[in-house]
Amino acid sequence: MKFKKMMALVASTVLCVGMLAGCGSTSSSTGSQSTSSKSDKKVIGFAQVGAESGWRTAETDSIKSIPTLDSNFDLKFSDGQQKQENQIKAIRSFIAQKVDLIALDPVVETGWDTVLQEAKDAKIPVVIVDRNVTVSDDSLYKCFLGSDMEEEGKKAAQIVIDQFGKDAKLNIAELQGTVGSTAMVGRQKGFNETIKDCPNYKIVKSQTGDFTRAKGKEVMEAFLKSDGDNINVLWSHNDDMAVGAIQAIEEYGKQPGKDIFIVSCDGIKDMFQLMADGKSNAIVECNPLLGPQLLEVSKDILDGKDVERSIKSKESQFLQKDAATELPNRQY
Ligand code: GYE
Repeated sequence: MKFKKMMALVASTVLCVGMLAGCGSTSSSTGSQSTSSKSDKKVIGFAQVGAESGWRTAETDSIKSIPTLDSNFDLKFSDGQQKQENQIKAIRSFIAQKVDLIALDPVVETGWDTVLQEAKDAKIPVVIVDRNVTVSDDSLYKCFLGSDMEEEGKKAAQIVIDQFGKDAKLNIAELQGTVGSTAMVGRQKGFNETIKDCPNYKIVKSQTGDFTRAKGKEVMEAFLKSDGDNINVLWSHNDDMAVGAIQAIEEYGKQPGKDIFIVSCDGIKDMFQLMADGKSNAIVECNPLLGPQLLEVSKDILDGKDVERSIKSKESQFLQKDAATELPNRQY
């Protein structure tokens, strides 16, 4: 009898402690480190693409800084590892946790209707950040905040035209970004439309390097192996792939930036350094520092204010001659 009673006591104690621990972890799940109470805070759930590039890391850091910029906000972060299914799971988990607003940076444009409808049904506003979505019902998200990727592709092509002239004979190798992403689709479209009037510009090679250095190098090696002596221009949808490609070009025995004219998008420090070293020729900037703008638009939405449907980030472009002066100013 005595033994049974003791066991019952132990069991109920374990249960109590377990329940308390369970309660504790739930109540602290917003991860608040400041003094305001949980209920005062607005929670943003951010479904990020992944960590494939320097641009991406800079964007993550900028958006993660939101609670530092405004202590009334908390941020839940999810890294989708470049997979749409992970991002969909993250959004569902944000809905279950009843966040106040969801920010989605979608890896690809299509396939979001169902999960965004679920967010809408739960009355959670959604802001699309950086890359865009194509959905059948525009009311599934409040607004888009990011760059004009088509414009970036146009700028890259114009830099090539300014350098060589419309009538030059050029063989262009293209490193595409993640297939089906706004950054890839828009940049390709803008570039191709702009070179339409140049009768002797030919895209001789075009393949995805998925926005990473490793794949950029790998694909460039294959380009060089099959057509190395004919390529005059490398058009890379982002800097990281171009960094990898520059290595491949050097290993092949050519001089990047001289034998092959290189233009890429983003504006990361490493690419400015390579440009200052004469190994690349031009950068079309794409601004990843979206945290402050996301905070402002989130506040407006949560205050019930009307927001613009499409909010542009500010950006510029740089040639090799600007690189050394600009390098110390780069924040990413
Ligand atoms: O150019 C690339 C990143 O979506 C604009 O994604 C972004 C792109 C950026 O991986 O480096």
